[in-house]
Amino acid sequence: MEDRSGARARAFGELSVTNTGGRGTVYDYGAQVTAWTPEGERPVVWLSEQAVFTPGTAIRGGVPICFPWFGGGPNGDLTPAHGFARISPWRRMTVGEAADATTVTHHLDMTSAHAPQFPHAYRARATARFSNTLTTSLRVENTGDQAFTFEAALHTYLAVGDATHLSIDGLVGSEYLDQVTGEHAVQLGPVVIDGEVDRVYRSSSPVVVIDRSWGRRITVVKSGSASTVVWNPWVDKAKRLSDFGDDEWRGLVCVETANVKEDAVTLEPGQAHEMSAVLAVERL
Ligand code: TA6
Repeated sequence: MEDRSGARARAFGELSVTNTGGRGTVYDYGAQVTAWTPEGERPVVWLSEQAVFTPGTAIRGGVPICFPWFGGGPNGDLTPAHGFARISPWRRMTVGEAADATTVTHHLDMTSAHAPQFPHAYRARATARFSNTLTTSLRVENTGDQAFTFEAALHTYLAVGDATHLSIDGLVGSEYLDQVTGEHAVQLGPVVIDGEVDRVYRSSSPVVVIDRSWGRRITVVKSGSASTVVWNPWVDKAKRLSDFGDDEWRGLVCVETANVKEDAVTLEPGQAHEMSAVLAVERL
């Protein structure tokens, strides 16, 4: 008799890796990283204790891959939210093992996942490199004969000691869309979490989360990404989300490596685009 976790591991394609740099987990479902813990550190990637593993539902936490649109898409009218990639079965292609690092690649294309709202020939490759740093990347190629435009995000949930006792550097002076109020603004100082924060910044810069509770800083160094999304649901939204424990909002902040809204990417036939995020941790 297989236990529930065993059935889940098999059904969703769970791969857990360990090396001298640290350990992590990635699922074929959504090609989603759900855990990363560098050696000698607390977990850095957060996963909800209420996360559900149900086909068609996104896993709450880790690094969901939002593609080929973000949220409801440019006009806010597309479903599923954040596109179909994170709720699709990706094909695991390679697992590269080294003493201090494990690199896993997954593949998705229009034969395995598509939607009427995105009737284009594409090939997507997701890469996760687990070591004492975590690198996630998404490469999208236009394999058709028509140009297309897409949005994408590596929707990274970072584990923190207390979201109300942290600050986020690297976004000062960046314009952002406040998705809570619908207003546009410019970031004047470090970002702090003092209510629901849901902001889409136009920024390619590295971001540093200074977690005073756990005495550490998490750096997010991006490439190929012109948007950075910062999100914490705060109290009320966490309560409204069934796969989010009511008190879990304090333990995470999302810092998402993205190309969304005005920074959506257009690919001509044969062109490809890659974005990546390197996470690292150091003690304060
Ligand atoms: O990245 C921020 C955001 O777009 C928020 O608006 C919130 O909806 C979050 O993503 C989570 O979205 P999900 O569909 O995973 O519940």
